[in-house]
Amino acid sequence: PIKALLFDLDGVIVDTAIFHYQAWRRMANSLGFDITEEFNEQLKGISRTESLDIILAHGGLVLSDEKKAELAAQKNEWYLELVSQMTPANILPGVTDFFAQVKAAGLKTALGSVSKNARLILERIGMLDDFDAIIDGTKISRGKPDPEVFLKGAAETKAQPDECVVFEDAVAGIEAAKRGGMLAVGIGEPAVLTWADLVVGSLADLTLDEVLTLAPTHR
Ligand code: G16
Ligand code: MG
Repeated sequence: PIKALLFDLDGVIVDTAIFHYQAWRRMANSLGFDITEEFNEQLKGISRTESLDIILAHGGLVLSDEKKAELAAQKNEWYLELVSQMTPANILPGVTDFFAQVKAAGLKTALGSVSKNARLILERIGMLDDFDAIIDGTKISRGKPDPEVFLKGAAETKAQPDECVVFEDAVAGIEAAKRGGMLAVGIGEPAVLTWADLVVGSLADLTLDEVLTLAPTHR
């Protein structure tokens, strides 16, 4: 039986991807090049330092570790300026209603995000108390697609991997869930999230009953 539901943050609970994109773009522009929204897709669910490396390679730049640390800090400052304007109105469609169903059914919930700002964001949208466990970038040593973030969520909610369902919008996140031996619900496009056991446009398109009767389509 399903005991715990593990949620990604960015793109599942709240749309912070646009803020990450705006902050990274501002940084790229300051270095003399640009990034597109399409390019930004590959950064979803990828850690801050790895994202920076991908962007610098795209701009054809090789920089010292010191300079890179400076740029990562600057990007985060710009990102936090945008996050500071967030309110509960930024919660994605269907999330609040879905969580009401989950709580009523007595299931455990965990957050599984590689972001070091996850707690701050949950606080801004008023959802800090909605999770039984919060696994974020401060608690993991390996980012998605490594399953660490979700395996820790399972452990903290005292569920076995095959008793967990992961909700993810990123290819790297679906891969992390499947490598961890969990069921994965993709939020987005079926053509993109090919490894997911089910894909929906948003949590508004899904009932808890559908999730609880899910069978693995991939291993
Ligand atoms: C999120 C975003 C990524 C971001 C990462 C690190 O992951 O999807 O784009 O680079 O967090 O965030 P921060 O710079 O705040 O530590 P997730 O796992 O919530 O999708
Ligand atoms: Mg995400």
